[in-house]
Amino acid sequence: MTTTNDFPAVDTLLQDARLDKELKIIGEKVLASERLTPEDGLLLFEKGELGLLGALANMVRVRKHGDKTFFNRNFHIEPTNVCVFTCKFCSYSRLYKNREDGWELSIEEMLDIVKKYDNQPVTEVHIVGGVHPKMNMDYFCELIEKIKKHRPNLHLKGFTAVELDYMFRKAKLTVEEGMRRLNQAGLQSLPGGGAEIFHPDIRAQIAHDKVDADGWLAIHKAAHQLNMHTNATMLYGHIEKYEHRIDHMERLRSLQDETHGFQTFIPLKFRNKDNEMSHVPEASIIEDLKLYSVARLYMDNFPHLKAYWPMLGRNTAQLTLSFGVNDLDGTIDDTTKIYSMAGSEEQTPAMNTAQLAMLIKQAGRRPVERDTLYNEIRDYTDVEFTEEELAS
Ligand code: V47
Ligand code: SF4
Repeated sequence: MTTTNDFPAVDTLLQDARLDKELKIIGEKVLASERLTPEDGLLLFEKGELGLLGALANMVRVRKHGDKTFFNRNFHIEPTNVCVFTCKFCSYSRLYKNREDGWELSIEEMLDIVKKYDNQPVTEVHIVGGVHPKMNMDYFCELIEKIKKHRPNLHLKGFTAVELDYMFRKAKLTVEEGMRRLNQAGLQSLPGGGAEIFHPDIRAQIAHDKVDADGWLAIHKAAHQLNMHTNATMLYGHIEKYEHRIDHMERLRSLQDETHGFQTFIPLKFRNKDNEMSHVPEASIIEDLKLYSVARLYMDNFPHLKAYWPMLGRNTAQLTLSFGVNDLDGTIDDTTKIYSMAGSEEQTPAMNTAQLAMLIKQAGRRPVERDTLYNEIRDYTDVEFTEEELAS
């Protein structure tokens, strides 16, 4: 069998005579950098022990990125929490028809948020929110143009495929036309939201009225064809089965083979507070770590795997760094509205750069600040932080 002196833990696990034969074959494929089939992926979920999955995922992560763990400095703008859709897992939106406790920001209010960061070294603004029928294409083009005029070097990542699908259909534009217009206005990349679970059997139960899998993928493909980069998410740990996770990852991996436009895969843990799926128990930490490991092994053409710490919690996010993850999103000031409403224990609004870098160092990794396109800005490995910075 193939062996590698660099990863003795993997060798030891694969040589153990008690290891299931099929798992051993999959492990050897990973060692030889061969692609896993959907059947392999399913078997990893069903039979793979966390120790083996983690050792394999960590090996792949180290091969791709060494000890680097990326984060960026960004802030979010949520134009509205009013939404015409009725996703059962959503704790955040207020239905358009009873929107008394919803908010709707004007363009000036959103520009004021951007201006608040004028003297801060943020590199990205992430715009994402509910789907409000009055906030249309023209509105968002104006917003994008004004932000770009105010701060041309700020990278503008915005709008899930769900928001875009609605916006394009209202404006009677094809996906390609709509995407081009937003790109010309200054939109540079797309976040990965709205993907949830693509399989129609599950999507019909949790998000029946928004864009379907083909629509979501077509929007990301159109963005890739304009040389825009995008991310992809998967909402896991609710009513989906392992086979639905593999189906989801397979659809993304196939599109990535065609376009190479995805940067990062972001599994999002379902949180069950204050939504119509509160009766569904949340996944265990073991299940979280297995999922991240299998994602790293299966999504072989996605460069980056991100754990979104405001949702996962800091401790689990730190653990994922040994299970394939190489990105922890950002030091963000006010992003947790969606997740604190959904039940994440993470009520503290932000980790500053010192705290996030320390969390990464404690896991034995190198904290590296990146921009949206993963250009490296600064390696924090040898930076000494003051007690004040770490405590604030
Ligand atoms: O699509 C909603 C999720 C997503 C819940 O691309 C929930 O860099 C868990 O996509 N429990 C939006 N998740 C957020 C998103 C995102 C976040 C961070 C970075 C990036 C990126 C993208 O939030 C939605 C949905 O899947 N969500 N409700 C819930 N109860
Ligand atoms: Fe609307 Fe997004 Fe919530 Fe679905 S998840 S109801 S699309 S805000």
